[in-house]
Amino acid sequence: MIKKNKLNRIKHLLFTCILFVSNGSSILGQTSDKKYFAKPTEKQLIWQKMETIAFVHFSINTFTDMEWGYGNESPKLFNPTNLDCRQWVKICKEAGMKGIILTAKHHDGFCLWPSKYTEYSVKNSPWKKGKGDVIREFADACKEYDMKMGLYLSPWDCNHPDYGNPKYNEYFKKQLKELLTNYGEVFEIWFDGANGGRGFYGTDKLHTRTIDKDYYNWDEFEEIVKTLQPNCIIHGGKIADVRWVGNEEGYAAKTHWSTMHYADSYVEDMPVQYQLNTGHENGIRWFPSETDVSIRPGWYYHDSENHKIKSVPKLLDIYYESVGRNSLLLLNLSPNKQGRIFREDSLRLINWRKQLDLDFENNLIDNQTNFVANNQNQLKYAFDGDFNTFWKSNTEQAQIEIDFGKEQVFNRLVLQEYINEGQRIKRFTIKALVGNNWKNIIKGTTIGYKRILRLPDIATNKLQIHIEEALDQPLIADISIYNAPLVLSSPKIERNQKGEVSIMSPDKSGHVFYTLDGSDPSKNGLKYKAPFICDDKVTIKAVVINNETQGEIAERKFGPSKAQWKVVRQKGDFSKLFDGLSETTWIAKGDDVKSIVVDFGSKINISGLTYLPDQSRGNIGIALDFQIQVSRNGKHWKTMAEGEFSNIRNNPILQEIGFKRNSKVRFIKFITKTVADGQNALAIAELDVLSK
Ligand code: FUL
Repeated sequence: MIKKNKLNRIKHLLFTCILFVSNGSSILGQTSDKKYFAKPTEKQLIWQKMETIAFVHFSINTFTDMEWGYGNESPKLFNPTNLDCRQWVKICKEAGMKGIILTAKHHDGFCLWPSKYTEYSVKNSPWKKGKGDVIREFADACKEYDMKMGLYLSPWDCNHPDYGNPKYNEYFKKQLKELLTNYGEVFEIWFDGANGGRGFYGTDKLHTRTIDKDYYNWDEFEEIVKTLQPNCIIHGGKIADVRWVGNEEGYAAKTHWSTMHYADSYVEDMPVQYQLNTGHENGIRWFPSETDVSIRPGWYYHDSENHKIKSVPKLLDIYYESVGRNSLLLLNLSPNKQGRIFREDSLRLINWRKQLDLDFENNLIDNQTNFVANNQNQLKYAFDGDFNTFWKSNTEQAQIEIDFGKEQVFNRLVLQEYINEGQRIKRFTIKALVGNNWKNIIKGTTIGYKRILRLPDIATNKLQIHIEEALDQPLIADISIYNAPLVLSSPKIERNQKGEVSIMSPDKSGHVFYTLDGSDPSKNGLKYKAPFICDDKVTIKAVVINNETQGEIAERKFGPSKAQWKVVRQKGDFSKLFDGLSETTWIAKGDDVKSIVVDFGSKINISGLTYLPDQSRGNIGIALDFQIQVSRNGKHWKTMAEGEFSNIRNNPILQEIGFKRNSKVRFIKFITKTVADGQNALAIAELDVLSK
């Protein structure tokens, strides 16, 4: 059942009829669509072609080691010792990013520019004696490097006393005008969807302010953006030009439509995040997706995450599962307290781009290649490397055969639809001639602006693309084929409850080498053959080496042995809680949802607790808040920490809860009051302790 759909369709049809009358012909004069299609606007097209852009999260959270501030953090804390926006932009430029979006104001309300309308900004910080303006420096740096500038302005504001009252909208509009007037061209404005959580809101008490769904004056915000920055793309809110991809892990679904029905008319009984991840086939609105993900587990810089920066192979996966699935990638960087991007993050980012350049260095389609299709007319436009020209099939099903004229080995196939006239293809199969037989290589669904198929090495003279189903005659803008070099993944290090360590590599070729003393592994060190026991506090590093090629080093730190750990309760199998595997999840029900007591078997020295929420796609039972108590005897308890997990719903990463001081205890209690979406189940992939 689709709400409002019929009415919207009629409205839209009327709208397109008007458009059609006033704007009859299209590029190359070829298309005379008998069917209705949602189509991108000029600015959506320009945006889509940017493909990879960067996010920068930098604010007061950088200095408080938080992900979501409460709005009462002193502006005096904001004091970068060596801020250099040019360094950010230069790194992004080298990494092939086409634009950068900076958090001008995050949920805590702190402004990176000296806004006239609040005291909660850089003007009351010690940085540059209150005379600085980060947005100005960022805008200048973007101009210098010819980089497009975007800004993030959080509607949710935990500092503002009026937040929750209609008056706040006026404040927000004034800030929006300041940002869109004073700093030059803005290519994208990001209105984050999070809102209404705990904050101080100008009082001396932490409390919740809920807002109803019509709280923000979206139409007026849109008017401001359209008037001041007509080319600016809007992310978020009711007036958005582009949609969130539905997760913060960095992937779009394999079936991925750039169209959706109206933003507030999702299909009932289907998770909204899933719908955002796939889009709606034949949706009446062009609403392409943006995949936002951070290079680190969190969005802001934390010293404790310096060894958790995503590896190049992981970043490549993210690229192939976002840009390669018809989405746009928005990859986040987190400058540190100095105001600089940490060296390791920038190396990963630049090496990621170098690898992508290698993957797509040589198009195997050249002057020697021949093509045959169900319609030969203008077929060359599908292979000319130009997105603006296209081949049109004369039927809804289409076949294209590519004859290299000699044997070629390939493992990447890039397909692009000419989306100016809508997204049409629904189902396709790729076949290759192996020996004398045509072999199915892969079956797929949508293509859209870009679909990149990552395949095992295939040696063939000829291949065929069969488009089996489409909403109308397919329009192909470009096809290219590559043989990308091998990239070794980093191995996965795991330790089970018995203390057995296994180090797995997805690459069959090559060997794994490791160390147990924190040093970098090499060919001359320990070679991994089979699982081994290492039941103590340890740092393990491992790498895959294949002849002269070496992958990236993986690192894992383990705390004290968990061999004797138990959950204090009568029945049930809780081994999944301590098995060291992020893929397995223990689901607590009944009383355990609220409070879990772990018995370590003997007293151990701990400095905190770590909680890994369920990691499955569509994760369930996520704790939103916590209280941690410890005990020596299981009778007398002491509270060591309490609070809420920031942004855990959208980004369910490992949560580390540090205590103010170390404690030698035998029992620990993890208490939660609220589970996301009001679920009556708490799902935990792993519980562990911190030990300094
Ligand atoms: C989320 C926010 O709550 C995070 O802090 C971050 O800014 C991310 C990009 O969007 O919804």
